[in-house]
Amino acid sequence: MTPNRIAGRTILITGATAGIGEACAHAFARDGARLVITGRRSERLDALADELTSTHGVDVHPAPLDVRDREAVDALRTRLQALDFVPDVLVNNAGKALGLDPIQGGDLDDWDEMIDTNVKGLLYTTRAFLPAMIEADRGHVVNIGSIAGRWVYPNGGVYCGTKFAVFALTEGINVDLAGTRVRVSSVDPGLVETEFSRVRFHGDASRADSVYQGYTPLSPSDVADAVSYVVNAPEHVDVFQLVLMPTDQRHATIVHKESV
Ligand code: NDP
Ligand code: 8X3
Repeated sequence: MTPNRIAGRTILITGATAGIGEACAHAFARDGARLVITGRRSERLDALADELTSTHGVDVHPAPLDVRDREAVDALRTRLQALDFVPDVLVNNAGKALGLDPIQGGDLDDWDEMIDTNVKGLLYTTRAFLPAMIEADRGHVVNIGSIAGRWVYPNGGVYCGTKFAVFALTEGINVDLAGTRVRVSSVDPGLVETEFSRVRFHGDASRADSVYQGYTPLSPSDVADAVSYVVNAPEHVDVFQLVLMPTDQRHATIVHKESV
């Protein structure tokens, strides 16, 4: 049986109110981690914290946070230090696509929000929580990238650009940590059925649902299993990049769909 190296670790997840981040929270709580769960929707955080604590008996600290707010990120770090709740694993998951438009017709507010969340938000949290890991000479930064960080698809240029940035930053953080025992990984999924497409299409549920019809997409728990695997690897092993796609998907735009 695989040993459980997750029990007792303190894991901060950005964007734990839905989708992949929420599934990671369930998986880590099941394995006995202490959790800091963050996101902007505080009522969801409170409900998730209650559920995880009552089901798994673990310590869960719900912390409303917008990763674009650098002062708030820093204030959270200070608060967690005072509570002796300093994360030794950071899962940079918060992220989104907004719109599916050619560059020449793109919405500048959508661009700003994607770049601020997916790139700058990831940098702010990493900058805030990495020094304590380096000092302890133990820790793990797991970035949720995407196959959109490897292949650009039509009308997705800006979202793909943010995920190419995550790909580069994972490498950049990793090389800067040479000589420490802090690990860096990216988990890069293909199509996962979450609130992602509803957010992308600004609440258009039928357009969002159509993204996942006619084939079996990944579920958030499929991705959480991959993240758990990466975090649970022995300390001398860094699973640096893990790409997972639905079996029905072979490339960003090659998805085998039954007609529906
Ligand atoms: P969801 O929309 O289901 O979840 C996104 C999470 O990010 C929510 O918890 C949301 O919380 C949080 N979030 C969004 N903006 C902010 C912000 N400014 N500050 C803090 N938290 C924020 O999407 P997914 O679970 O699918 O997405 C999670 C990650 O996975 C993203 O980085 C996405 O790019 C990536 N990904 C998704 C794939 C997919 O097909 N679904 C495939 C590959 C990668 P709240 O709104 O409460 O703030
Ligand atoms: C999310 C997957 O293919 O919609 O990163 O860009 S995709």
